[in-house]
Amino acid sequence: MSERTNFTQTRGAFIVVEGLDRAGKSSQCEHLRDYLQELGHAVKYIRFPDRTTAIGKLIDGYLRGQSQLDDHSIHLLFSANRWEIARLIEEDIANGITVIVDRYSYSGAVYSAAKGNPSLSLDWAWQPEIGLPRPDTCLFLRISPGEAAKRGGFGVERYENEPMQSRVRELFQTLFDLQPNGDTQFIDAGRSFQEVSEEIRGKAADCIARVGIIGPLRKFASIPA
Ligand code: Z5A
Ligand code: MG
Repeated sequence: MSERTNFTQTRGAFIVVEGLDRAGKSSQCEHLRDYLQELGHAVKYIRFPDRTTAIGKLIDGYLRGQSQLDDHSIHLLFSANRWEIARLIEEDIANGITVIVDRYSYSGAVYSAAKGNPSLSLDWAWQPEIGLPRPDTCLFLRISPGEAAKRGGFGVERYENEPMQSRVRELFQTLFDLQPNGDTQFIDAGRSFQEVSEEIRGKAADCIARVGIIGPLRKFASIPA
């Protein structure tokens, strides 16, 4: 993106970054935020789960294995954690601020459905996301299990194990195939940090430039059965 990029527009862009463990989501989001800020663009970075809220603290305890919760209950808490911040996202975007979000509803539906609970299908898991702000673009950072392993072994949190991650990988693809055409863009995250960040910057710039064409911020709809 050139330094002369014109960011004049009516609203901010809503950019989501998704991907498997260690794909580099958080470091790339922080880098993109800093880059856009340096260019004088108003930008905010939000991570889900947001572990700072009352709901987020329940999620944090669950992920660390300090509490046990029914699969449906924890799923709805993850979704509630997005709903409690959704209005702020909408307000920021209306005020011309670009919002970068690290994991969103896609992770929400996919990780819960990957547990294999027969009463928690992908379709069921998507339901509480309907009506949340829909990203202008979702950048999915693709990484192979081998490349991810080079960035460190699995951590101690729940879901950080190979069988879960491989089900998550498949379900992400299933979910993206059900999303409206063009919402998701795939990025090879197995390359150097700089190569990946250059591609992300370019796609973010395109998204910001297209916001006027997209029109008002959209909402998530149901996924086809
Ligand atoms: N979860 C859920 O179940 N339901 C929901 O609704 C939501 C989430 C929102 C915690 O998420 C868990 O919550 C997660 C999904 C579930 N479970 N799992 N698995 P989290 O987002 O809090 O987890 P995290 O630990 O922050 O993210 P992460 O996925 O493990 O990592 P990352 O953000 O993708 O990567 P990173 O921290 O930026 O980088 C990882 C390391 O790789 C780090 O040392 C970097 O310096 C290095 N790195 C990054 N890029 C590169 C490149 N290009 N080359 C080499 N090294 C690199
Ligand atoms: Mg992260």
